[in-house]
Amino acid sequence: MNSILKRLVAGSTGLLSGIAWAGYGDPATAGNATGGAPIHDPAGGWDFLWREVIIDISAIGIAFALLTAWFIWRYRRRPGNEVGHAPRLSPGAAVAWVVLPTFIFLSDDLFIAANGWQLWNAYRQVPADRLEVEMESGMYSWDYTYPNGVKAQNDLRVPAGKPVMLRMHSRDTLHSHFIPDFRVKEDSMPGRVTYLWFYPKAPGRHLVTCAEYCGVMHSYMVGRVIVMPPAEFQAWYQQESASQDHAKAAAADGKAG
Ligand SMILES: [Cu+2]
Repeated sequence: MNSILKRLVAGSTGLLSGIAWAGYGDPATAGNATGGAPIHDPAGGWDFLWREVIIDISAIGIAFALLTAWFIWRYRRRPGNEVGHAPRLSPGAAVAWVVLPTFIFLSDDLFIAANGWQLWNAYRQVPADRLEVEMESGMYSWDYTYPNGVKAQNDLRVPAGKPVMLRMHSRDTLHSHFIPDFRVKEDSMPGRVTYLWFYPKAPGRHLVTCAEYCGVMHSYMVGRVIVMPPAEFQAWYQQESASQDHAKAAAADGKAG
């Protein structure tokens, strides 16, 4: 019995670590369109993990429901009040009944945990080649400032094919910058800088919404990420920069005069 136990423990440990290691295989890797270092887009890893969890809990839930139904039928009350006879297990079978189910569930847990740890790293490692925008949240708007000083409210325009990082803080209370399509959500708060990044691959429009209750108008605190073809974005960026500078200069002139 000792040798059976030892073999089961050794086998399980080896397999468990093998499966956990396999979890480190990178489902989130996406090729970089610009040919630079590969970009580990967390959105892909998020979807992968979500599917895994849904498939696993469905399979486990269905298996247990069927097993329970079978037990209910198999051990139903029958006429004559018969008394059942519990089967006697050999020590080897008893150990196997403990170790095997533990092994199956733990390997699944470790597989999901390994993918989760890896996904967390992808969320925290911002690609070096990125557009960095400052975001100040306030009741009830998202206020963005681009590297060249261009300001935008609620509509965040970005070029397709370049990772975008938001450095965020809040001027009043807690908000949470949520872009469901890109699988990112991070709180913004007063007196502290938080960040998130996402990878907009193709032109399109994506909802931004506040995911932290912040006041009576919380549900109206929405915006958009507008992903533009790179050339179009550059044109908008230059033009916006010129017109905002012009407006500033005119305001200064007005004051001076
Ligand atoms: Cu809010």
